Amino acid sequence: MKLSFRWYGPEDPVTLNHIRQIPGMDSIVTAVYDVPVGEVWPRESIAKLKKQTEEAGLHFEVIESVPVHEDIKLGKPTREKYIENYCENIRRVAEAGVKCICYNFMPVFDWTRTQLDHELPDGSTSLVYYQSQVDQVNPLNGDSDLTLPGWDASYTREELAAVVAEYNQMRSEDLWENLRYFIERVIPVAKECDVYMAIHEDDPCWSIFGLPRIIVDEKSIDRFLGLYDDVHHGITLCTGSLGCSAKNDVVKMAYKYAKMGRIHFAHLRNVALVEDGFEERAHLSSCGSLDMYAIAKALHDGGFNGYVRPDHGRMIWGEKGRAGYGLFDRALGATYINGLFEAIEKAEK
Ligand code: DNO
Repeated sequence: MKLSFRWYGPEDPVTLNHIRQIPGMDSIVTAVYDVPVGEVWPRESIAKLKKQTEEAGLHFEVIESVPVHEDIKLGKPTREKYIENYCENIRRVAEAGVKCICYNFMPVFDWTRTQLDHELPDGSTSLVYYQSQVDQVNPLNGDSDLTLPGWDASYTREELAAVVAEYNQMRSEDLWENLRYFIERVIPVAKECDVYMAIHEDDPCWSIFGLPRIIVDEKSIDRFLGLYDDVHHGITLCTGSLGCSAKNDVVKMAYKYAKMGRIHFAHLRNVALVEDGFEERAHLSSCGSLDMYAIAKALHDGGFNGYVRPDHGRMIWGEKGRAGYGLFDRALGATYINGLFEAIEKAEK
């Protein structure tokens, strides 16, 4: 496995100099953030990220994310232009040495939580999702002041209501059809550029606000992988996204898809299932509902050799910053991941 760490670019309070000091760090996971979704990324911006990353002694090989424009997910005629732009972005990052692109196909809302600073008994804070709170929020209701963290701030409330209303006309099967259309156009380009496309599961892995969500479990991942028979068409195994449903056997999935050679990126984090939803916790197995050792072992036994990153961390030691993406707890997560993999590899010899 190649250890990596997400970096939000020069604006990120966590600097490359911090990240490079985490033992075993190999690659940076980043993106061009100042270009609207759907547009082509300037070559200069990509080159700048590469230069900064390499000057810090790290590899520039993983992009998270090249976001998919809503018109592609909605299957509008304008998708042609956005798919072309998407392919151009694959070519451009490949020219700069990128080997893996993480993306998702979630309508409108990426990851969704109800609170970003829930205090845990030890005084740290973390991201949580309580269904009862989500049920009180209606994004179609323009009068409602309730919003959820993580909502795309580039939408006004009216625009948000409009796009949600468009999705409400769609069935899951329509979204599958639009995904197939996208994959059939994008994967040949990825193949040509030798870039591994790694879809991120929907987080949480169920439908919210009546919006279809389709990459949620083993059955849907099987169907997804069946859309294109090529190793460049794969997944990001996000243990926290899949693990927030007790129905998902994450260990089984880790082994199965690693064995198929279709896991190109793994987001390793723990999550505690609680009565009303889930809480993000420290990475350690005993802190949550997932057996992180068993997941790492399954990846290893399946022959996984891709990128791994610690995922959301808690805020600890008084750190302030981007929720889920502080330095300290993610660095602890990284060293834990190192320990798991070292022990697993050495036990085998
Ligand atoms: C949350 C992340 C997601 C992920 C995208 C990939 O912290 O895991 O936002 O980057 O879903 O496209």
